[in-house]
Amino acid sequence: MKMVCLFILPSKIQKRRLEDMKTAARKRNITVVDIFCSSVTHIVTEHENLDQVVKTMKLADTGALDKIQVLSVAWFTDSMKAGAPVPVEERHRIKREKADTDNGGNDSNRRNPFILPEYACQRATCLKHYNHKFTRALEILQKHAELRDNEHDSSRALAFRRASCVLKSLPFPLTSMSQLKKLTNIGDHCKRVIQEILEDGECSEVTKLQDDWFHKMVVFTSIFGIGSATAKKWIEKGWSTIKDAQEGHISSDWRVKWAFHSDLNTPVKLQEAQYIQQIVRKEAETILPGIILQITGGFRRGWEEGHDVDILMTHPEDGKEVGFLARLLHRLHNKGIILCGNLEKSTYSDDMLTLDSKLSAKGQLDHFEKWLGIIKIPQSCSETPARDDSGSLSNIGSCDHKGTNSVAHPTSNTASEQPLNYQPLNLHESFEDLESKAKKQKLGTENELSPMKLAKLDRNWIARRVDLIVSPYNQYFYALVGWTGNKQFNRDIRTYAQKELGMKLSSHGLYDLNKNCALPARSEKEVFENLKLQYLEPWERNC
Ligand code: DCP
Ligand code: MG
Repeated sequence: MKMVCLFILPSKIQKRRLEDMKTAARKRNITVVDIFCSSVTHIVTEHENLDQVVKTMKLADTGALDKIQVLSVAWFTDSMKAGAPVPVEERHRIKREKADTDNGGNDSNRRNPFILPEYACQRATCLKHYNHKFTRALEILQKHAELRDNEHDSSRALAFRRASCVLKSLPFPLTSMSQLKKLTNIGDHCKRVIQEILEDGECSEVTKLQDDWFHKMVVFTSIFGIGSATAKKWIEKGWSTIKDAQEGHISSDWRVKWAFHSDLNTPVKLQEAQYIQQIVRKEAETILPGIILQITGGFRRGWEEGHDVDILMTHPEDGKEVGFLARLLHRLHNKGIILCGNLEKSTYSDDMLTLDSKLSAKGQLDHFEKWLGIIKIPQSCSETPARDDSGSLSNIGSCDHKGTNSVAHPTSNTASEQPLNYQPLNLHESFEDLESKAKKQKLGTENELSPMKLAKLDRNWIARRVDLIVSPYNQYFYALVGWTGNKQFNRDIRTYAQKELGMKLSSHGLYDLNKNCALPARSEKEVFENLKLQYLEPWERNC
C-alpha cells in the first residue's frame, strides 16, 4: 500500500478526541499532519458528504480532493484495530451529496477561489507539491533578479519567491487563473507568467532569461564563497568556465582557495551528513556530557542533499557551552579531520533582541559562536547509507528524508527529544584509517598542500563543508527555528512577527516591543505558540 499521510479534519471532532486519534495513528507509525498540505494522501472526517468537506476546508472545489482518499472515521477505526492503514473499501468513502455526473463536476463551487493565509509561516509548505512547473519558472525569475542585483532587484526577487511560495502551498494543481483570485502575494507580473504557462506550457520571458550570462552566473555563484559581484567581474574578464576562473583567480582567503576544489562543488549526501553528525557527537559528548546536538538546515527540512552540514549545539546547563567549541575543534583537529576553517566568537549582547535589523538575508545573520569550515570524511561513507534499528534510513529531527512524510513524526518537541540515535555506521574502520594516517604523517602535512594539489592526491577522503554553531540554552529553540530555515521561511516569520504582533524575532529570541519583554521558549512548539502560530514541522517549512 502507498505511504499514508493522514489529515484528520478537526471539524465536528472534539479537541481531546482529535488529539487521541492523532496519537493512536502515530503510535501505529502513520504519518499525521496537523495542517492540510500537499503531502496529504488520506483525510478522515466526521462530515457525511464531500461538499461539506470542501466547504469546511475552504477548497475551490472537489477537484482539489481528486488525488486524496476522503474517508469516514470507520476507516480510521478499522486501521487502528488492524495496527496499520487498511485498504479502502467503498463503505469507507465519503461521497457527494448528489451525484454530479450530469454537470461533469463544473458546479458553482468550481468558481469559488481558494483562500490561503497571507504568511507562509501560517501554512504548510512541503518539498513535494502540485505546482512545480510554475514555481520553477518563478524561481528562475527570482534567481535572475538576485544575480543581476540592480536597484529594486532584491525586492523583485522577493516578490517572485513569495508568489512561488504561495503556489507551493496549494493543495491542488493550478488549472485556471480564477483559482488565484483570492490569493495574496501574486502580483501582475507573476500572474502573466502563470497565465502563459497555463496556455502555452512555458513562459517566453523565462526561456529568454536563461541566456549565456545567466548560465555563467549560476555556475560561478554555485562555487563556495563566490557572490554575484565577483561572478560578474569574472564574466567581464571573459571567463566562462570554472576552469577559467580557477586558473585566473588568486586569493589568500581560505574560502576562495577552496572554492574550486571539486568535492565542494558536489552536493553533500544525507548519509554523509549523518556520518559527520556521528563523529561530531562522539567527540562532543566526550568533552561535554549531556550536550544537545541537532542537524539543522536543509537536511532537517527533509532534503536528501545539501551544500553543507549545519550542526547546532547547546547544553541544558547555563554557561556549560562556553569554551566548548574550541575544545571540540581541537579534538577534531587531532583526529586529522579538519582541513581548514574559521572560528567566529559570539558577538551577542542583549540589545540584539530589540535592535531593528533589516529583514534581508544579511539582516538575518546571527551572533552565535560558530565555526565554518571544511572537514574530511572517508569516501566510503557516501556509498553506505546509514541505517537505524528498523533497517530504514535514520531520521533527522522530526522529518523523513524525502519530505514526503513517509514515517511517523515525533509529536513532542523538546531539547531532550533528539533524533533517533544512529547505530554505528560500520564506518569506524575507515574513520580509524584517517585517524591513524593523520598520526603517522606529521599532523597537518596534507593540510599545508594547496586545495588543488590535495584534490589530485590519491586519497581515501572527501572534503565537506560544515557549520558548527553553539547556542546558549535559553536561546536554543529560537536558534533551532532560525537554523532550520529555510531562508524564505525565516524572512516570512520575522516579517509576520514584526507587522502582525509588534515583536522582533531572531535566532536569539523573541521580543515583545509593546510590552518591552522577551518571551522565552522551552521547545520549538513554544516558539510557535509565542508567535500565535500553529506548529509547523521542519519539513513544512520549505518555502
Ligand atoms: N541561517 C541563519 N543564519 C546564518 C546562516 C543561515 O539563520 N548565518 C539559516 C537559514 C538556513 C539555515 O540557517 O535555512 C541553514 O543555512 P544554509 O545556508 O546551510 O541553507 P540550507 O541548509 O537551508 O540549504 P543548503 O545548505 O542545502 O544550501
Ligand atoms: Mg545547509
